[in-house]
Amino acid sequence: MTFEDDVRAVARQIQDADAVTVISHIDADGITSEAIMMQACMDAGIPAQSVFVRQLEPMTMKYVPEDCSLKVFIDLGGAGQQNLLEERGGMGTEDVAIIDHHVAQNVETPYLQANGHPYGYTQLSAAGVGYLVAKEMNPPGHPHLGVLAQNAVVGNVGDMMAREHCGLTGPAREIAADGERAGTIRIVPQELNCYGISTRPLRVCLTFSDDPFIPGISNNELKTEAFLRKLGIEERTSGGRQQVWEDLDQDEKSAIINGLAQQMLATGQDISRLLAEHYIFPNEAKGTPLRNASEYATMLNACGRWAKPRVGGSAVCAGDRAQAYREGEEMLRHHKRIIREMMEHILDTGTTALSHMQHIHVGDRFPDTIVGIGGAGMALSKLDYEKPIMILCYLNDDPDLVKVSMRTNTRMVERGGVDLQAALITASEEIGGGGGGHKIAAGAYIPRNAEEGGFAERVNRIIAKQRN
Ligand SMILES: [Mn+2]
Repeated sequence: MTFEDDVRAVARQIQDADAVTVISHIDADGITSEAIMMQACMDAGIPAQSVFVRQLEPMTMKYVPEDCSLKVFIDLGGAGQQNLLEERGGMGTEDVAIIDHHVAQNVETPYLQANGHPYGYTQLSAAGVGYLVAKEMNPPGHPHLGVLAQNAVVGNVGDMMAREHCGLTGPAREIAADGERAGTIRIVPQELNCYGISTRPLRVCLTFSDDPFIPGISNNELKTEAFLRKLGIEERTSGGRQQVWEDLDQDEKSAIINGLAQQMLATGQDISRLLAEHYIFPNEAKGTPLRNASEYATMLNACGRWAKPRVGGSAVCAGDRAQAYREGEEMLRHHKRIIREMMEHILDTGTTALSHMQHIHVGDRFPDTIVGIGGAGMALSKLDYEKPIMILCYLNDDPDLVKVSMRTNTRMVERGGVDLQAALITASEEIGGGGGGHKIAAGAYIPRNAEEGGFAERVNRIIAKQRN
């Protein structure tokens, strides 16, 4: 079997179904996955409904309807998923299809599964696999394929598939090329590697960049202001609006990139991550968060975290630019406001510094869906960047657990040898919790009694060893 065979087999199974239920995850990858699969089913004339869950666990299985529709689980891999399906009655191989990108589990029931991971396609998210299934279900030249490619690129970028290589690679890159041919995506190579090119004021966009870490720019608003002034780059347009990266002409962009490169080289930094490929959506309005893949993903994550994944999935991704889009924008504004409040709270309260990291417990002051890696990253950009930050918080629906989010920056990963994923997995498993993520950003859930039991110190000891 090849990956293509698996994709084809899942597509056929969906096409043969009388009805489909798509069960998906509430992050940007899951939300775009849902949109892709719902559109594919609609185009194929198959009645379909969808369900969003935070993760597949015993508690959430009750949202999966007990009817005879084909259950398509997408982006829900990870701990216990397939065992849960086996435990639930009426879930034989003919009732279930799995579209995923997490490491597959060994289970007794040989569920039909499309997943690039076992074939070495590790940089292809669930939305990417979903797109390939949708493409297989519909004839070439299908009019919706361009929009589905756009959704798939948002899902891939949202799941950090473009991070490691400063751009998408392999099948995910081919999907972006499909979108470019269809006119829904403009691939911009060799662009500044920063977040917020369509909506963030220039100074903010540069100051918050920590991948790569740019001495004298990252974490440093005053120096960034001076840097832009020296290059003669206005922070406002002639109309008085705050200028964003996308507003700049090529000369201005080159001047900034050259200036940043010089600044990095002068301090012996590696400039290999200074440029990255960006994915612009030319059919979306300029200056909106839908204009590029990474900001689009943030909006969908905001919808998901504030319990409105449907606003993102079946509405915004499906092309609603009226009421649902305004609701999505409101979610995003709200999301950013709470993250800003959390950041201010962290800065006001201060973190507890250990030898190799810092930590703070925010209790139940902010919803656990918001206290995540993103907020930790923003807080770290205002703190001692050499010490990875750990934010702990309580969960509103599980009094026995504490959520842990950690973030560092590329400099500490590359030069310092820090690996937060490894640290959190080891430390949380020792005390009956579980964690995962990446070297630069990771999360875990731990038993509530363990936080007082020196969990932060435990992680600190592991990071100290990594740094030696
Ligand atoms: Mn995913």
